[in-house]
Amino acid sequence: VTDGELQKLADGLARGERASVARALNLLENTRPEARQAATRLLALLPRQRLEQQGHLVGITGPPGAGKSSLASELIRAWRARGLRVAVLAVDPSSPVSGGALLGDRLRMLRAEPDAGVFIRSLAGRGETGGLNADVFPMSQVLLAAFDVVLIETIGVGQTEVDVVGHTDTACLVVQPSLR
Ligand SMILES: Nc1nc2c(ncn2[C@@H]2O[C@H](COP(=O)(O)OP(=O)(O)OP(=O)(O)O)[C@@H](O)[C@H]2O)c(=O)[nH]1
Ligand SMILES: [Mg+2]
Repeated sequence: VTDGELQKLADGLARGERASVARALNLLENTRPEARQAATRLLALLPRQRLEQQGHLVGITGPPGAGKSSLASELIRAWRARGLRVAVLAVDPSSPVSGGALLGDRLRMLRAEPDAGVFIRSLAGRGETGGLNADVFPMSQVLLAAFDVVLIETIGVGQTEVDVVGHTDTACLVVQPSLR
């Protein structure tokens, strides 16, 4: 990948183009050595101003079934009502489909038409610790370059997931009330 191609990708991200977002995320997931190197160069091209001052990175964690996706969909609705563009990273350590797919369904129920201002990406977990932190943070940086708010939903079962939320500007912990 040439520097010119990476700059075009970074420019596409800054314009919020979904195709550029998808290409950048695929590049980050590519484990080939030349792709890892290109990914590092791409991250260096992202505008610091957007990542550090304008964009807002929000993490939601908590035990399975606590209501994380329900809270996420309400937050997204409120942000969309203010005209903010939103990206979601749904990290599901157990199933490759449930987290992000369920959240996507819920959002589709809220709105009759697909919303170009919302981008959802599911990330399957890579085992206990393998690669989870390593992928989530760079991905959130790419999404911050393209969207106003980035939300990470992760199941808080262990230190790894808590670490992910530690990288956010705002962290939310969702817990159920005790059942009698
Ligand atoms: N009574 C009640 N039910 C809720 C509330 N929030 C969510 N639920 C219900 O709890 C169930 C699980 O909600 P989700 O939002 O999918 O929970 P989650 O934490 O995203 O679940 P996983 O992603 O599977 O870990 C759903 O049936 C929701 O309708 C709440 O505030 N009160
Ligand atoms: Mg969920």
